[in-house]
This record gives sequence, C-alpha cells and structure tokens, in this order.
Amino acid sequence: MALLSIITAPDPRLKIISTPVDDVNGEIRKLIADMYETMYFAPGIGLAAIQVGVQKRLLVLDIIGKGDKDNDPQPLAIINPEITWASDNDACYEEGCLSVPEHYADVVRPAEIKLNYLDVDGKKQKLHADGLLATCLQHEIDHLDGILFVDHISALKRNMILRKLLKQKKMAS
Ligand code: GNR
Ligand code: NI
Repeated sequence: MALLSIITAPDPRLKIISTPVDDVNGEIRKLIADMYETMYFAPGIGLAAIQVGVQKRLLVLDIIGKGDKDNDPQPLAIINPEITWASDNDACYEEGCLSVPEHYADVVRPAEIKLNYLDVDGKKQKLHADGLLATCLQHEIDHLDGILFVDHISALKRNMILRKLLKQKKMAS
C-alpha cells in the first residue's frame, strides 16, 4: 500500500471530468487500496480518484471512519456511479473537502439518492442512501465531474476561500 498525495484547490486538475473505468482489474484494486489508506490517514470520510490525480470515475468512502472507537470501519468502493433517482426534499450539511483544506460551508443537496455502480469485484450494485452517506456520495460524484463543494456556495464566499488557498500556496512555494 502507499499514501497518495492529495491535490488542493485552486488546481485545474480538480476541474477535469473523469472517464469511466472499463475494466475492474488488479491495477484498479491497487488504486482503491491506496485510496483507502490515504483517506483514513488524512483523515476524511471520502476520497475521489481525481483528488489523487487519477482521472477515473471511482471513489472510496467510510462515513464511520477508523477514528471512531465504538464502530467498525465500513469501507465502500464505488466505481462508475450513476444517480438514478434523487428525492425532492433537500438536506443541508456543513461540508469540508480534503482538496479545500480547513474551510467549511453549508451545502444543500437532495436528502436521498438511488445509485447504480460497480463494486471492487466489478459486480453491478444498487444503493439507496440517505443522511450523511447521501451527502458524501453526491460530494464525491461531483468530484468526478470536476465540481467542488465551493461551487455550490455564493461566488463571494467561494472566491474568498480560493484566494486564501492560492495565497497559502504562493507562501509555501
Ligand atoms: O472528509 C470529508 N468530510 C465531508 C464532510 C461533509 C461532506 C462531505 C465530506 S467529504 C470529505 C472528504 C473529501 O474531500 N472527499 O472528496
Ligand atoms: Ni472532497
């Protein structure tokens, strides 16, 4: 296994639209294992391949997480997700993103979604998600389409956050 480095905004690579995985092979399973390690280490509750520079439609998540002593980890790998249904009612969560470090904002999204995807064995699966899982899945699927949570908030707040991150990058370089 290997820790992968996470791309942070602003970076044009985070805006790329990822392409479907055509074969769930050993290379993909190695990437998934490395993404789990990277997500738990960060720590985060989800990670999309594009965040580690791989432009493929795949993500991992664990909304329980390794840090929770009372619950076992529930790692989930989702390949080529397709949202087939979204509820009319919305939910609002304060979101964060490993690619937008140390900034948080309320984001409104459909409260429930249904999803088709391939699992780590390449098998077709369906999922009906609500709560934090539904929010996290939509956040990750947005990444596959080059969208960040800050794209859902006001331009004023978004530009404030992106300007701060850019300034930090310039200071560090
Ligand atoms: O760790 C994460 N927490 C989080 C909190 C609320 C809504 C979405 C997320 S996902 C984020 C990890 C990440 O950046 N995934 O792309
Ligand atoms: Ni994110």
